Amino acid sequence: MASNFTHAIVRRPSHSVIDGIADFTDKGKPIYEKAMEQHDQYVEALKQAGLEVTVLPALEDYPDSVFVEDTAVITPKGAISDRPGAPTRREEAALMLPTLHEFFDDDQIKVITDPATLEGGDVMMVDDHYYVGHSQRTNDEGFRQFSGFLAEWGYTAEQVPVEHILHLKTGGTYVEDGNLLVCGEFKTKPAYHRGQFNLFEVPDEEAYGADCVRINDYVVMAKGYPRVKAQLQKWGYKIIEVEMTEFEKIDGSITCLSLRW
Ligand code: CIR
Repeated sequence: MASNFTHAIVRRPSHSVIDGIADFTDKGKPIYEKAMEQHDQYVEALKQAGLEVTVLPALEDYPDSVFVEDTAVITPKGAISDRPGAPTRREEAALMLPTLHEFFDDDQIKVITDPATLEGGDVMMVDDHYYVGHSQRTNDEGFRQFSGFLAEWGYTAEQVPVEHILHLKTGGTYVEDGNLLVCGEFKTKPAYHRGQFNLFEVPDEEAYGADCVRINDYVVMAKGYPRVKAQLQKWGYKIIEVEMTEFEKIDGSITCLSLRW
């Protein structure tokens, strides 16, 4: 099962995190010290959920580099190195590659190239099928290259239009066992093969809490979303809550802060 993870990669926030892209949020700039504390909490949560965590050093030239999820997609058969759509983030993928090579053989690593763009936040894995957001950050060519690599590994993929939010997973996440959280535009659009899922429609005021991550017996989620938490508990998961206020200010959420496998 895809939630049986053993490893994670994270990157420490840089001082420049205060200048991270905030296209969808208007809550002021992150406070660096607080972002560091929250990042510490996040790393502890991953460890508590059973992961060995590789912590990479901060990259001062890249304010958004703490959001490593956008640099690669890790599948059970190998890693796909992304090409972020945000021009200021493009180099982050190349800077992640040496670390991917520490864990994966050369033939287990594929690289998305120009003119494709694809960010990991737009990729939601449901067993052997991948939903890929068509967003401001991920284009048609990104989907074409990505789905081609997946096909070599025996996986299927389909595109999902993302209109009013940053990434596909900003609008909900799959927590395994058929359980899918959806919010915002995905409540009304026929984006997913709905009959296949137990859907929970996250109330608008808790939309930020819809991006969470299943790791082994746990779901790691942002603190302060009681209805999402209650639903996850109802589904039988143990919960670990992490304060995310500083990353929320720059459109980042729980899944964005790590690569997991
Ligand atoms: C950005 O706009 O790229 C960052 N400020 C936030 C990235 C969040 N990443 C994610 O959802 N996977």
